Amino acid sequence: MKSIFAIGLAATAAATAISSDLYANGDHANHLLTRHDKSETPDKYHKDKDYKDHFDIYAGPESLGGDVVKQFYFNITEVRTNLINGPSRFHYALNDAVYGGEPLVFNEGDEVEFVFDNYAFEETSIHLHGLLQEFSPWADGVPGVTQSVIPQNKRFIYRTRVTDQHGLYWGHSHLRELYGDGQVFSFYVRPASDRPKPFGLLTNSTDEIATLEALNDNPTIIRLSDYTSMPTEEKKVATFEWAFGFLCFDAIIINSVGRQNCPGRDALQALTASNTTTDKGCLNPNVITNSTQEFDADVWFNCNETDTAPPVFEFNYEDGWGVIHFLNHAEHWDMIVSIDEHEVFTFAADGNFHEPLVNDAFIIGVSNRIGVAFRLDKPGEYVMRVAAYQDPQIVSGYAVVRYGMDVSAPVEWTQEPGLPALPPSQPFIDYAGNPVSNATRVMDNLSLRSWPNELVPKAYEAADVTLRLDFNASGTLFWGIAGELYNPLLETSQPPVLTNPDYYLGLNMSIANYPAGSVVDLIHVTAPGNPRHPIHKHFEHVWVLGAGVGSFNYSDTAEAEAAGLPIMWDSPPFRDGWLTLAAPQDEPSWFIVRYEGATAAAVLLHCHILEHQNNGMAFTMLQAQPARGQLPQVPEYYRARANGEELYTPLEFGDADITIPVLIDDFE
Ligand SMILES: [Cu+2]
Repeated sequence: MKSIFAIGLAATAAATAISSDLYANGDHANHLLTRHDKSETPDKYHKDKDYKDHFDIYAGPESLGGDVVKQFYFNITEVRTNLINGPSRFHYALNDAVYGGEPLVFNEGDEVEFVFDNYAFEETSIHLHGLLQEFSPWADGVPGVTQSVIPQNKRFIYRTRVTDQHGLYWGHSHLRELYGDGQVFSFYVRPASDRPKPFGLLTNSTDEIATLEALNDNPTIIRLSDYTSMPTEEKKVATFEWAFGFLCFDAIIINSVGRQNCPGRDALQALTASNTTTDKGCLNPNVITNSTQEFDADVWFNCNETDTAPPVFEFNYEDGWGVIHFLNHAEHWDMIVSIDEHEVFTFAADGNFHEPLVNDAFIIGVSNRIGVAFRLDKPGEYVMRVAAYQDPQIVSGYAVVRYGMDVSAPVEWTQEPGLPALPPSQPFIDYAGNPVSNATRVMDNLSLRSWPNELVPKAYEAADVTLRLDFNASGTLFWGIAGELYNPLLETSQPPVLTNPDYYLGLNMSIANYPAGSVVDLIHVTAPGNPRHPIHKHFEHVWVLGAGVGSFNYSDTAEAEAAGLPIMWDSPPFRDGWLTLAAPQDEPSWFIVRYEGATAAAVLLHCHILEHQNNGMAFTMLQAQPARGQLPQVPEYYRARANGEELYTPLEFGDADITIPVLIDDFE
């Protein structure tokens, strides 16, 4: 690994130079100048047309040998709306829904096609987050790594077989920060009927176990996110002008519904024990930067309360249990979640079953999924609280859980200043996400045990390959892995790594190479004073072997264990994303994950905070040795499109579909 940018103070200049090239002179600036008027609804693009009939011009992707092929169609369009009833802003929609509507559901073992018709002005690329892609490593959707981008007015089809995994996953644009504008959808994979399920650990009753299995086949799915009225490209421009990260959102949204809450500066400053916290619950950027520089008041300071009723989730009292799978698709904030007066049993993490742990609240990092069961044992209405978790902003969102209510005797909701009217249930956590008392139990992601229990591959030994991928910040904007900043121009380079590996190995930038079939340990050391990061790895999921605060001076995991560091070999958490540990001001922290890199593939690892990922915090691992002929034979459908050859299916437009480019000044 060659270091192109030293991380540290010196890195800022180099990084800014490359970024300003990109943003001042490259495609990005052109987008800003030519973006069309988004005040129109997208209806004209795709209503009353049966697109399935139009697209047999070229064959779809080759079969992967599965039995059942299910197809899901998406129109990517642009809309103006605001999910918290704030000022209208630009969004992307998938089939008219911003951040996805109803989740798609199919079965473990199915072969699936996701068909994307890109009617949006910008190109995109869609990643199926958490899928193993064992049979289709070319369908991972990372621009510059597995494919080139999907152009405007073109169709692209992802075909994959979902075997050996189940639970909640999601799809999202992997280009720049586009998923933050709405290119998100969720899909739920029902576990195979013969797969062992952990519900016998929750109850001895065979009826209840059967109910839990049935509920888990058709669960309630709840998507969480932070929300801002500033679209990602404007956000990007603003942060480069500020030379400061975007650390202040307007709201938390739950299934794309939210409200800007304004509990008042006094209440917020009491929660933060700081007299500089802004009315939005944010750090005051002038205080942090010790400057009088102008920061946008509506982003950082002004709390503009909006009025939106909290979403209500109904459960069937007769079931005796409720089952919810949560997804956090935020741009930045990890979340803590609780349901008033109800302990929850966490039994799934990133799709995978874990031993149920009983707690009152749980933490869900950006990109992660957590599955919970809870008893329906006291009919009524209860507040679901979702708060940013130990992040630089104090902010909460609310929903309501309801079951077994006597509708003739409604309970009056009560309202505190700046907050929505809510049922008068007793909370476990406050507006800042802190436990209201010592009695509140909070699930620690590191205490999850994967289930069924088993030892990790090569337990008690060093891995075949150990990669040291350390994290370090350069200011609040740039973030590095292994001393390098991932170059954003790599996203639009073609052919991508998968079909042109020697070129990228020659560049030797933000890339590692090891043979497919290796057992790999990733060791992350986080520099003193650096924050927690929600790291995501594509393809195989990882076992979280250990984490701690302190220096780490060992060459591999076995050596660390011999020196006394706690390593878990038996049934550690099994995840596709992990929250590292924040490092105190005077000490680093360390984190170790292990995986079996079975599939020959080009694998991206990155922080899932959009700003971190797009400002350097990504790394490619070519999990195949070209010299050994380990690279997959990319089928024609993907190879041609990945290499930028014109084999995309053009979409058909009528006269009314012409869009007129306007200057950026013409829209808010
Ligand atoms: Cu990060």
